[in-house]
Amino acid sequence: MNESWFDRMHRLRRPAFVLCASWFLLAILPAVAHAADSPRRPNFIFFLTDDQRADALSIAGNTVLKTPNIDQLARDGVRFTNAFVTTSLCAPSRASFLTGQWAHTHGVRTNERRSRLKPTQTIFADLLRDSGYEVAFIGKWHMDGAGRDRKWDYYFGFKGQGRYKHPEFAENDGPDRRYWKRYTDDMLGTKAIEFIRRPHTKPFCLFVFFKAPHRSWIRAPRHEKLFEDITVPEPDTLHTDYAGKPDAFKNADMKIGDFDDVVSFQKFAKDYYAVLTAVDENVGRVMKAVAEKKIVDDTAIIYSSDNGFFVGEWNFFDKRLMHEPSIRIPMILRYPRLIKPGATREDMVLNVDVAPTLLELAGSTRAGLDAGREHAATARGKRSRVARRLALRVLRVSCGPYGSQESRRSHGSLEVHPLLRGPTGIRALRSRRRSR
Ligand SMILES: [Ca+2]
Repeated sequence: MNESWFDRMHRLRRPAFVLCASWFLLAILPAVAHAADSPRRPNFIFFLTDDQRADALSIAGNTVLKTPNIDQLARDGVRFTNAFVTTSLCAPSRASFLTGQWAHTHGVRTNERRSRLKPTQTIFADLLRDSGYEVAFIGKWHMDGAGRDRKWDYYFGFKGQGRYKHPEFAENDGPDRRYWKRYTDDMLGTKAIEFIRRPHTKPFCLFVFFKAPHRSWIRAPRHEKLFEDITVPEPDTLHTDYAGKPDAFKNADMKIGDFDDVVSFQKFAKDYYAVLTAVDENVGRVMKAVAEKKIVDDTAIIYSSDNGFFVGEWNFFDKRLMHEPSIRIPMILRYPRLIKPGATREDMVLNVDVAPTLLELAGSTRAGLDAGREHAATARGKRSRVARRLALRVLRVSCGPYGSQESRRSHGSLEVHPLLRGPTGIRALRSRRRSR
Protein backbone atom coordinates (compact mmCIF):
# COMPACT_ATOMS: atom_id res chain seq x y z
CA MET A 1 0.00 0.00 0.00
CA ASN A 2 1.30 3.44 -0.83
CA GLU A 3 2.11 5.48 2.22
CA SER A 4 1.37 9.19 2.04
CA TRP A 5 4.08 11.73 2.70
CA PHE A 6 2.21 13.02 5.75
CA ASP A 7 1.84 9.53 7.24
CA ARG A 8 5.48 8.85 6.63
CA MET A 9 6.56 12.03 8.37
CA HIS A 10 4.56 11.02 11.43
CA ARG A 11 5.93 7.49 11.42
CA LEU A 12 9.51 8.71 11.19
CA ARG A 13 9.40 11.54 13.67
CA ARG A 14 11.67 11.29 16.61
CA PRO A 15 10.22 11.83 20.09
CA ALA A 16 12.67 14.62 20.86
CA PHE A 17 11.35 16.57 17.91
CA VAL A 18 8.11 18.46 18.05
CA LEU A 19 6.53 18.02 14.66
CA CYS A 20 3.43 20.15 14.56
CA ALA A 21 1.65 20.38 11.25
CA SER A 22 1.84 24.01 10.31
CA TRP A 23 -1.07 25.90 8.87
CA PHE A 24 1.09 26.73 5.91
CA LEU A 25 1.99 23.13 5.23
CA LEU A 26 -1.57 21.95 5.67
CA ALA A 27 -2.50 24.47 3.04
CA ILE A 28 -0.18 22.85 0.53
CA LEU A 29 -1.04 19.27 1.44
CA PRO A 30 -3.70 18.94 -1.26
CA ALA A 31 -0.98 19.77 -3.75
CA VAL A 32 1.58 17.50 -2.21
CA ALA A 33 2.70 14.48 -4.15
CA HIS A 34 4.02 11.35 -2.51
CA ALA A 35 7.46 11.81 -1.10
CA ALA A 36 10.51 10.81 -3.01
CA ASP A 37 12.40 7.85 -1.65
CA SER A 38 15.45 9.90 -0.78
CA PRO A 39 15.71 10.67 2.93
CA ARG A 40 17.82 13.73 2.15
CA ARG A 41 16.65 16.92 3.78
CA PRO A 42 16.03 19.78 1.37
CA ASN A 43 18.23 22.78 0.81
CA PHE A 44 16.36 26.06 1.22
CA ILE A 45 16.68 29.28 -0.71
CA PHE A 46 14.55 32.00 0.81
CA PHE A 47 14.12 35.01 -1.47
CA LEU A 48 12.66 38.02 0.34
CA THR A 49 12.01 41.42 -1.22
CA ASP A 50 11.32 44.68 0.56
CA ASP A 51 7.89 46.25 -0.06
CA GLN A 52 6.77 44.10 -3.01
CA ARG A 53 3.00 44.02 -3.22
CA ALA A 54 1.24 40.76 -4.03
CA ASP A 55 0.26 41.76 -7.56
CA ALA A 56 3.70 43.04 -8.49
CA LEU A 57 4.21 39.86 -10.47
CA SER A 58 3.13 39.22 -14.00
CA ILE A 59 1.70 35.84 -12.98
CA ALA A 60 -0.52 37.68 -10.49
CA GLY A 61 -2.00 39.78 -13.27
CA ASN A 62 0.28 42.80 -13.38
CA THR A 63 0.06 44.33 -16.85
CA VAL A 64 3.19 46.48 -16.59
CA LEU A 65 5.84 44.45 -14.84
CA LYS A 66 7.32 41.33 -16.42
CA THR A 67 8.65 38.76 -13.95
CA PRO A 68 9.29 35.61 -15.99
CA ASN A 69 11.72 34.08 -13.52
CA ILE A 70 9.58 34.54 -10.41
CA ASP A 71 6.56 33.41 -12.43
CA GLN A 72 8.47 30.23 -13.24
CA LEU A 73 8.90 29.52 -9.53
CA ALA A 74 5.13 29.76 -9.18
CA ARG A 75 4.51 27.57 -12.22
CA ASP A 76 6.86 24.97 -10.76
CA GLY A 77 5.36 25.15 -7.26
CA VAL A 78 2.43 26.63 -5.37
CA ARG A 79 1.40 30.29 -5.22
CA PHE A 80 -0.64 31.44 -2.25
CA THR A 81 -3.19 34.05 -3.27
CA ASN A 82 -4.13 35.03 0.29
CA ALA A 83 -0.78 35.59 1.96
CA PHE A 84 -0.46 38.39 4.50
CA VAL A 85 1.93 39.97 6.93
CA THR A 86 0.91 40.38 10.54
CA THR A 87 2.59 43.78 10.79
CA SER A 88 3.02 45.76 7.61
CA LEU A 89 6.37 47.28 8.36
CA CYS A 90 9.86 46.14 7.39
CA ALA A 91 11.69 45.26 10.61
CA PRO A 92 8.74 43.79 12.55
CA SER A 93 7.73 41.64 9.60
CA ARG A 94 11.27 40.42 8.99
CA ALA A 95 11.53 39.44 12.64
CA SER A 96 8.24 37.56 12.27
CA PHE A 97 9.49 35.69 9.21
CA LEU A 98 12.67 34.73 11.06
CA THR A 99 11.21 33.85 14.45
CA GLY A 100 7.71 32.64 13.59
CA GLN A 101 6.44 35.04 16.23
CA TRP A 102 4.04 37.97 16.36
CA ALA A 103 5.54 41.44 16.69
CA HIS A 104 4.30 41.80 20.26
CA THR A 105 6.14 38.57 21.10
CA HIS A 106 9.49 39.06 19.37
CA GLY A 107 9.47 42.73 20.39
CA VAL A 108 10.51 44.34 17.10
CA ARG A 109 7.59 46.73 16.77
CA THR A 110 9.11 49.55 14.77
CA ASN A 111 12.03 50.24 12.49
CA GLU A 112 13.79 52.19 15.24
CA ARG A 113 17.20 51.07 16.42
CA ARG A 114 16.04 50.27 19.91
CA SER A 115 13.54 47.84 18.44
CA ARG A 116 16.01 45.13 17.55
CA LEU A 117 15.96 41.38 17.55
CA LYS A 118 18.07 40.34 20.49
CA PRO A 119 20.97 37.97 19.70
CA THR A 120 19.51 35.54 22.25
CA GLN A 121 16.20 35.27 20.39
CA THR A 122 15.91 32.12 18.35
CA ILE A 123 15.46 32.39 14.61
CA PHE A 124 14.73 29.36 12.47
CA ALA A 125 18.21 29.49 10.95
CA ASP A 126 19.58 28.73 14.43
CA LEU A 127 17.45 25.60 14.65
CA LEU A 128 18.43 24.50 11.18
CA ARG A 129 22.09 25.05 12.02
CA ASP A 130 21.73 23.03 15.21
CA SER A 131 20.23 20.20 13.19
CA GLY A 132 23.10 20.04 10.74
CA TYR A 133 22.38 22.71 8.16
CA GLU A 134 24.83 25.17 6.66
CA VAL A 135 23.23 28.61 6.96
CA ALA A 136 24.10 31.66 4.88
CA PHE A 137 22.69 35.17 4.90
CA ILE A 138 23.03 37.44 1.89
CA GLY A 139 21.41 40.84 1.67
CA LYS A 140 19.25 43.19 3.65
CA TRP A 141 18.65 42.40 7.29
CA HIS A 142 17.25 45.86 8.00
CA MET A 143 17.22 45.50 11.75
CA ASP A 144 19.92 46.89 13.98
CA GLY A 145 23.10 44.86 13.87
CA ALA A 146 22.59 43.91 10.21
CA GLY A 147 22.40 40.27 11.22
CA ARG A 148 26.11 40.16 12.07
CA ASP A 149 25.37 39.28 15.69
CA ARG A 150 23.95 35.91 14.54
CA LYS A 151 25.78 32.69 13.67
CA TRP A 152 26.24 32.19 9.94
CA ASP A 153 28.43 29.90 7.90
CA TYR A 154 28.53 32.67 5.33
CA TYR A 155 27.45 36.31 5.61
CA PHE A 156 27.30 39.08 3.03
CA GLY A 157 25.09 41.96 4.06
CA PHE A 158 24.72 45.64 4.68
CA LYS A 159 23.51 48.00 7.36
CA GLY A 160 20.08 49.61 7.42
CA GLN A 161 18.60 50.51 4.05
CA GLY A 162 21.93 50.39 2.23
CA ARG A 163 21.97 51.96 -1.21
CA TYR A 164 21.10 50.75 -4.69
CA LYS A 165 24.29 52.01 -6.35
CA HIS A 166 27.87 51.97 -5.01
CA PRO A 167 26.76 49.76 -2.12
CA GLU A 168 28.72 48.99 1.02
CA PHE A 169 28.81 45.39 2.24
CA ALA A 170 30.52 43.40 4.94
CA GLU A 171 31.55 39.83 4.16
CA ASN A 172 31.80 37.35 7.04
CA ASP A 173 33.78 39.04 9.81
CA GLY A 174 35.44 41.54 7.48
CA PRO A 175 35.06 45.32 7.51
CA ASP A 176 32.45 47.23 5.53
CA ARG A 177 33.68 47.73 1.98
CA ARG A 178 32.35 49.98 -0.76
CA TYR A 179 31.70 48.36 -4.14
CA TRP A 180 31.89 51.18 -6.67
CA LYS A 181 29.82 51.03 -9.86
CA ARG A 182 27.94 47.99 -8.64
CA TYR A 183 24.21 47.55 -8.19
CA THR A 184 23.11 46.08 -4.87
CA ASP A 185 20.70 43.38 -6.03
CA ASP A 186 23.12 42.26 -8.77
CA MET A 187 25.80 41.88 -6.09
CA LEU A 188 23.44 39.84 -3.93
CA GLY A 189 22.64 37.57 -6.86
CA THR A 190 26.33 37.10 -7.61
CA LYS A 191 27.17 36.22 -4.02
CA ALA A 192 24.26 33.79 -3.86
CA ILE A 193 25.53 32.07 -7.00
CA GLU A 194 29.04 31.85 -5.56
CA PHE A 195 27.65 30.26 -2.42
CA ILE A 196 25.56 27.72 -4.36
CA ARG A 197 28.55 26.72 -6.50
CA ARG A 198 30.66 25.85 -3.47
CA PRO A 199 31.04 22.24 -2.40
CA HIS A 200 28.43 21.48 0.26
CA THR A 201 28.68 18.46 2.51
CA LYS A 202 25.53 19.41 4.41
CA PRO A 203 22.14 20.71 3.31
CA PHE A 204 22.08 24.49 3.24
CA CYS A 205 19.66 27.29 3.97
CA LEU A 206 20.47 30.38 1.94
CA PHE A 207 18.73 33.68 2.62
CA VAL A 208 18.73 36.10 -0.33
CA PHE A 209 17.08 39.24 0.98
CA PHE A 210 16.96 41.84 -1.79
CA LYS A 211 16.97 45.59 -1.29
CA ALA A 212 14.32 46.31 -3.93
CA PRO A 213 11.73 47.61 -4.26
CA HIS A 214 12.18 49.83 -1.20
CA ARG A 215 12.19 53.56 -1.88
CA SER A 216 14.01 55.70 -2.89
CA TRP A 217 14.01 53.75 -6.13
CA ILE A 218 17.28 53.88 -8.08
CA ARG A 219 17.21 51.79 -11.22
CA ALA A 220 19.99 49.59 -12.50
CA PRO A 221 21.68 51.41 -15.43
CA ARG A 222 20.34 48.84 -17.89
CA HIS A 223 16.79 49.71 -16.83
CA GLU A 224 17.04 53.50 -17.08
CA LYS A 225 14.54 53.67 -19.95
CA LEU A 226 12.32 50.79 -18.93
CA PHE A 227 8.59 51.61 -19.14
CA GLU A 228 9.45 54.94 -20.78
CA ASP A 229 6.76 54.66 -23.43
CA ILE A 230 3.88 53.24 -21.42
CA THR A 231 1.23 54.60 -19.10
CA VAL A 232 0.71 52.70 -15.88
CA PRO A 233 -3.03 52.09 -15.27
CA GLU A 234 -4.25 54.24 -12.40
CA PRO A 235 -6.06 52.63 -9.46
CA ASP A 236 -9.70 53.68 -9.12
CA THR A 237 -9.05 55.46 -5.83
CA LEU A 238 -6.05 57.53 -6.95
CA HIS A 239 -8.09 60.74 -7.12
CA THR A 240 -9.95 60.44 -3.85
CA ASP A 241 -11.60 62.96 -1.55
CA TYR A 242 -11.36 60.50 1.41
CA ALA A 243 -15.09 60.84 2.02
CA GLY A 244 -16.10 58.65 4.93
CA LYS A 245 -12.56 57.64 5.79
CA PRO A 246 -11.20 57.98 9.35
CA ASP A 247 -8.91 60.88 10.23
CA ALA A 248 -5.99 58.57 10.84
CA PHE A 249 -6.30 57.42 7.25
CA LYS A 250 -6.97 60.82 5.69
CA ASN A 251 -4.06 62.45 7.45
CA ALA A 252 -1.47 59.69 7.02
CA ASP A 253 1.73 61.26 5.84
CA MET A 254 2.24 58.97 2.85
CA LYS A 255 0.56 60.74 -0.02
CA ILE A 256 2.03 61.04 -3.48
CA GLY A 257 3.78 64.39 -3.57
CA ASP A 258 4.71 64.42 0.11
CA PHE A 259 8.32 63.44 -0.61
CA ASP A 260 10.85 64.33 -3.32
CA ASP A 261 11.17 60.76 -4.58
CA VAL A 262 7.42 60.29 -4.91
CA VAL A 263 6.47 63.26 -7.04
CA SER A 264 3.92 61.65 -9.34
CA PHE A 265 2.05 58.40 -9.65
CA GLN A 266 3.45 57.56 -13.09
CA LYS A 267 7.07 58.20 -12.17
CA PHE A 268 7.12 56.36 -8.89
CA ALA A 269 5.11 53.40 -10.18
CA LYS A 270 7.52 52.96 -13.08
CA ASP A 271 10.55 53.25 -10.81
CA TYR A 272 8.99 50.75 -8.39
CA TYR A 273 8.45 48.23 -11.18
CA ALA A 274 11.86 48.90 -12.74
CA VAL A 275 13.81 47.97 -9.60
CA LEU A 276 11.71 44.82 -9.28
CA THR A 277 12.78 43.88 -12.79
CA ALA A 278 16.35 43.60 -11.50
CA VAL A 279 15.12 41.32 -8.71
CA ASP A 280 13.46 39.04 -11.23
CA GLU A 281 16.61 38.88 -13.33
CA ASN A 282 18.67 37.93 -10.30
CA VAL A 283 16.19 35.25 -9.25
CA GLY A 284 16.71 33.84 -12.74
CA ARG A 285 20.50 33.94 -12.37
CA VAL A 286 20.34 32.16 -9.01
CA MET A 287 17.96 29.50 -10.29
CA LYS A 288 20.25 28.90 -13.25
CA ALA A 289 23.06 28.19 -10.78
CA VAL A 290 20.76 25.80 -8.89
CA ALA A 291 20.07 23.95 -12.14
CA GLU A 292 23.75 23.83 -13.11
CA LYS A 293 24.57 22.41 -9.68
CA LYS A 294 21.93 19.75 -10.33
CA ILE A 295 20.15 20.39 -7.05
CA VAL A 296 16.80 21.56 -8.41
CA ASP A 297 14.89 18.63 -6.92
CA ASP A 298 16.79 18.85 -3.64
CA THR A 299 16.11 22.52 -3.04
CA ALA A 300 12.97 24.14 -1.67
CA ILE A 301 12.53 27.74 -2.83
CA ILE A 302 10.40 30.23 -0.99
CA TYR A 303 9.70 33.67 -2.41
CA SER A 304 7.96 36.43 -0.47
CA SER A 305 8.12 40.07 0.62
CA ASP A 306 8.30 41.70 4.04
CA ASN A 307 5.14 43.72 3.31
CA GLY A 308 2.99 44.99 0.48
CA PHE A 309 2.78 48.57 -0.79
CA PHE A 310 0.28 51.18 -1.87
CA VAL A 311 0.92 52.06 -5.49
CA GLY A 312 -1.49 54.95 -5.85
CA GLU A 313 -4.51 53.52 -4.03
CA TRP A 314 -6.05 56.41 -2.09
CA ASN A 315 -3.23 58.56 -3.48
CA PHE A 316 -0.84 56.75 -1.16
CA PHE A 317 2.58 55.23 -1.47
CA ASP A 318 4.14 53.15 1.37
CA LYS A 319 2.67 50.44 3.60
CA ARG A 320 1.87 50.48 7.38
CA LEU A 321 -1.91 50.95 7.10
CA MET A 322 -3.93 47.76 7.31
CA HIS A 323 -5.32 47.84 3.81
CA GLU A 324 -5.11 45.27 1.08
CA PRO A 325 -2.20 46.72 -0.90
CA SER A 326 -0.18 47.02 2.29
CA ILE A 327 -0.69 43.72 4.09
CA ARG A 328 -1.10 41.33 1.17
CA ILE A 329 2.18 39.82 -0.02
CA PRO A 330 3.43 37.45 -2.69
CA MET A 331 4.12 33.94 -1.40
CA ILE A 332 5.48 31.12 -3.52
CA LEU A 333 6.82 27.75 -2.43
CA ARG A 334 8.59 25.56 -4.92
CA TYR A 335 9.72 22.08 -3.89
CA PRO A 336 9.26 19.53 -6.63
CA ARG A 337 9.78 16.55 -4.32
CA LEU A 338 6.58 17.38 -2.47
CA ILE A 339 4.60 19.96 -4.39
CA LYS A 340 2.88 19.41 -7.68
CA PRO A 341 3.68 22.24 -10.09
CA GLY A 342 1.33 25.02 -11.00
CA ALA A 343 -1.02 25.05 -8.02
CA THR A 344 -2.58 28.11 -6.43
CA ARG A 345 -4.04 28.06 -2.92
CA GLU A 346 -6.58 30.44 -1.44
CA ASP A 347 -5.98 29.39 2.19
CA MET A 348 -4.75 32.24 4.33
CA VAL A 349 -1.04 32.02 5.11
CA LEU A 350 1.07 34.49 7.06
CA ASN A 351 4.65 35.58 7.44
CA VAL A 352 4.80 33.82 10.83
CA ASP A 353 4.04 30.52 9.09
CA VAL A 354 7.25 30.43 7.07
CA ALA A 355 9.64 29.52 9.90
CA PRO A 356 7.66 26.54 11.26
CA THR A 357 6.94 25.32 7.75
CA LEU A 358 10.56 25.28 6.64
CA LEU A 359 11.54 23.60 9.89
CA GLU A 360 8.88 21.02 9.27
CA LEU A 361 10.17 20.36 5.78
CA ALA A 362 13.63 19.91 7.29
CA GLY A 363 12.33 17.62 10.03
CA SER A 364 13.89 19.96 12.59
CA THR A 365 12.71 20.95 16.01
CA ARG A 366 10.72 24.12 16.28
CA ALA A 367 11.37 24.63 19.99
CA GLY A 368 11.42 28.32 20.78
CA LEU A 369 9.03 29.39 18.05
CA ASP A 370 6.01 30.06 20.17
CA ALA A 371 3.38 30.94 17.57
CA GLY A 372 2.80 27.22 17.41
CA ARG A 373 -0.52 26.97 19.12
CA GLU A 374 -2.28 28.32 16.09
CA HIS A 375 -0.72 25.60 14.01
CA ALA A 376 -1.60 22.93 16.54
CA ALA A 377 -5.21 24.06 16.44
CA THR A 378 -5.18 23.80 12.70
CA ALA A 379 -3.78 20.29 12.93
CA ARG A 380 -6.90 19.38 14.84
CA GLY A 381 -8.97 20.54 11.92
CA LYS A 382 -10.05 24.00 13.02
CA ARG A 383 -9.07 25.61 9.81
CA SER A 384 -11.58 28.45 9.55
CA ARG A 385 -11.29 29.36 13.21
CA VAL A 386 -7.54 29.58 12.91
CA ALA A 387 -7.81 31.75 9.85
CA ARG A 388 -10.03 34.18 11.70
CA ARG A 389 -7.81 34.22 14.73
CA LEU A 390 -4.77 35.01 12.67
CA ALA A 391 -6.62 37.83 10.96
CA LEU A 392 -7.59 39.29 14.32
CA ARG A 393 -3.98 39.33 15.31
CA VAL A 394 -3.35 41.46 12.28
CA LEU A 395 -5.82 44.01 13.56
CA ARG A 396 -4.23 44.11 16.97
CA VAL A 397 -0.69 44.73 15.89
CA SER A 398 -1.07 46.74 12.70
CA CYS A 399 -1.50 50.35 13.64
CA GLY A 400 1.29 52.72 12.83
CA PRO A 401 1.37 54.96 9.78
CA TYR A 402 3.73 57.88 9.67
CA GLY A 403 1.04 59.78 11.54
CA SER A 404 1.12 57.18 14.29
CA GLN A 405 0.29 59.55 17.13
CA GLU A 406 -2.79 60.68 15.31
CA SER A 407 -3.62 57.09 14.56
CA ARG A 408 -3.58 56.25 18.23
CA ARG A 409 -5.71 59.23 19.13
CA SER A 410 -8.33 58.27 16.58
CA HIS A 411 -8.14 54.57 17.34
CA GLY A 412 -11.91 54.38 17.78
CA SER A 413 -12.45 55.34 14.17
CA LEU A 414 -10.09 52.80 12.65
CA GLU A 415 -11.61 50.79 9.86
CA VAL A 416 -12.33 47.09 10.04
CA HIS A 417 -10.63 45.02 7.38
CA PRO A 418 -13.13 43.15 5.15
CA LEU A 419 -11.70 39.84 6.34
CA LEU A 420 -12.87 40.68 9.83
CA ARG A 421 -16.37 41.88 8.99
CA GLY A 422 -19.48 39.83 9.46
CA PRO A 423 -20.60 37.39 12.14
CA THR A 424 -17.32 35.49 12.19
CA GLY A 425 -15.13 38.57 12.29
CA ILE A 426 -14.85 41.49 14.63
CA ARG A 427 -17.98 40.58 16.61
CA ALA A 428 -16.45 37.24 17.41
CA LEU A 429 -13.36 39.00 18.73
CA ARG A 430 -15.41 41.26 20.99
CA SER A 431 -17.42 38.31 22.22
CA ARG A 432 -14.30 36.34 23.02
CA ARG A 433 -12.74 39.24 24.86
CA ARG A 434 -15.86 39.69 27.00
CA SER A 435 -15.82 36.03 27.91
CA ARG A 436 -12.26 36.15 29.25
CA1 LIG B 1 9.49 46.51 3.80
